[in-house]
Amino acid sequence: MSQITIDIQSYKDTYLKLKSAIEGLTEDQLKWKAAPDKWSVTEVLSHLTDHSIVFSFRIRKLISEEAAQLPPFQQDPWVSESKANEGAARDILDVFGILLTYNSLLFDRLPAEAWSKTGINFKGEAVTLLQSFQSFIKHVDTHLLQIERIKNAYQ
Ligand code: NI
Repeated sequence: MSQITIDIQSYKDTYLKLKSAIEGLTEDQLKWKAAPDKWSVTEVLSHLTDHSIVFSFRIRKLISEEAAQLPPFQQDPWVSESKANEGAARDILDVFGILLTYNSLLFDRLPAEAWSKTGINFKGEAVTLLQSFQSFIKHVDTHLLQIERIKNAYQ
């Protein structure tokens, strides 16, 4: 049987990376938008937490259904219609962290074969639990770069 290495630590580290990315930022910096249609740091955090909610749903479908249909979500209206920028960045990050902990506990209980379970994404592509897990970590890294860009552009 082939061995799969699951890097749960990299998954858990996404919280600490985000926490350190926003450390020392003022309320104004956290809510500042380069343009009305661009996200603030708070909105990026909200998007990542929204994504984690969707990811949490997807992984449960992946482990419990045959060829699960993995739901998409409308990222921009989720942020704008939830008035995310009126929220507190630290509250949003707390929820992100709690979901990570909860999912990590689930991952620790999974048998190795669960990681190759496959679902179908909204593009019709087959995706394994492992790929979905790795994409989650990459997605956070992409948005960490965005947070750095927003911090640098702040005026
Ligand atoms: Ni995104």
